Amino acid sequence: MKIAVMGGDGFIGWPTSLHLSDAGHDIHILDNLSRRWIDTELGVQSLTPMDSIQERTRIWHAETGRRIHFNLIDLAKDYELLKKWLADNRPDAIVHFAEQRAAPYSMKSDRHKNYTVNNNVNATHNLLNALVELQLDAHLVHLGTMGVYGYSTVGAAIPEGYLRVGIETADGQTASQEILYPSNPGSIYHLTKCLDQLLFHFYAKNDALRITDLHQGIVWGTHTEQTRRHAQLINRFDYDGDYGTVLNRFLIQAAIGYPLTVHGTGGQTRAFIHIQDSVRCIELALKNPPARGARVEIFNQMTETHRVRDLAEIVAKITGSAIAWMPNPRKEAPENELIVRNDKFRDLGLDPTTLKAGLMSEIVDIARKFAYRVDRARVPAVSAWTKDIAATINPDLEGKRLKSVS
Ligand code: USQ
Repeated sequence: MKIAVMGGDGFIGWPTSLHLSDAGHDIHILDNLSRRWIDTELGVQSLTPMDSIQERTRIWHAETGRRIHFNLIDLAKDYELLKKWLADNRPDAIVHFAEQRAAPYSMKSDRHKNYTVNNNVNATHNLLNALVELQLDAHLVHLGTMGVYGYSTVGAAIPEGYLRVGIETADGQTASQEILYPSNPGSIYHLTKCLDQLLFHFYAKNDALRITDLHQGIVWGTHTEQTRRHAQLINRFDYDGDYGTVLNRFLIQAAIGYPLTVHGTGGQTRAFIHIQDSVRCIELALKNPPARGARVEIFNQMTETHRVRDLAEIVAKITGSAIAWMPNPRKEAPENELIVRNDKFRDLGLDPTTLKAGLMSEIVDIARKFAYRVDRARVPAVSAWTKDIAATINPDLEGKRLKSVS
């Protein structure tokens, strides 16, 4: 297949591009390199040293003989350029990662809220709009988030996208319907993924676009089979308070002798998936498109759930790290249960890579190798969800913000 990977320079976009290229597909990356600009804005860098996208694709070609093409296009701003590229290239499928993906970054300030909404919603809408205009029947696979469901404890498993409900009719009967699971975003970033869902719903209904939305959990790990093949194919690996995600942060913190930063009681239960499974799921989704005219296909892309404090305790046990109980900069339920259905990917053959001490130790080893690149001052999460919360947290982790260490 000819596949366009929108956002193919990012944390999941890059290993996905390599995985699909390795599987024999013709890969074209479209990216505005915004993630690299955001590193510059924040004054942080990936723990792992990353080459330019052009250099990465050159190494991939030298290693495998396969070409990955790169196009510098901003989906949210360059509508005409995007349309022209799609018209000239007419891909069979499109994987859409081209969105700002960090919840803390989206909550930093009013400017970051505007940026995240403008970028994410316009990128998705421009893409859908162009597909209709060009009558291009490419299967669109979008990377969504488990966060669209919210994290309230309901005592029932979260289904894959749709919920069967009974609605009382005027004549007292109960009509049965399947509706999109009620959205309950926990950040501006998550809100944009909820808005995406409505855009997809409309375009599948009105224009019969073939769309798959992947509700992904928190990704952990950094390497995939392909990124291991050459030092310069290495994936990015974020540790900072905005872009680092919880388990990867704990593993890096363990590597640099920094206490594991648990927010609040650590009673937050979340869904997780290893990056190797993430790229496999995308391939499975590409192989199983919905029919033209069908509703949006939704998969829950996760393999297990864990409580944050349990993860901290597992990492502390393996590495001997201390745990720091931090004031929570987010507005979120302090404790929640989470049960999630993921039968669809399992039925398609996904064999989950679950949390194993060996795999976690390998990640700690990678982090130790590049520990010299860490700026410890950028480890604490200082982006607060409300002004009231901002007033109560102190960004100086090394000093007063560390409430207690156990
Ligand atoms: N947390 C800590 N300590 C830390 C960092 C995070 O206790 O040092 C807690 C947070 O308060 C939160 C949980 O861990 O309760 C998860 O935070 P996270 O930063 O790992 O994940 P999140 O902000 O939810 O976002 C990440 C990705 C996002 C993706 C989402 C999937 O950045 O792109 O959509 O995971 S999900 O969480 O299922 O919505």
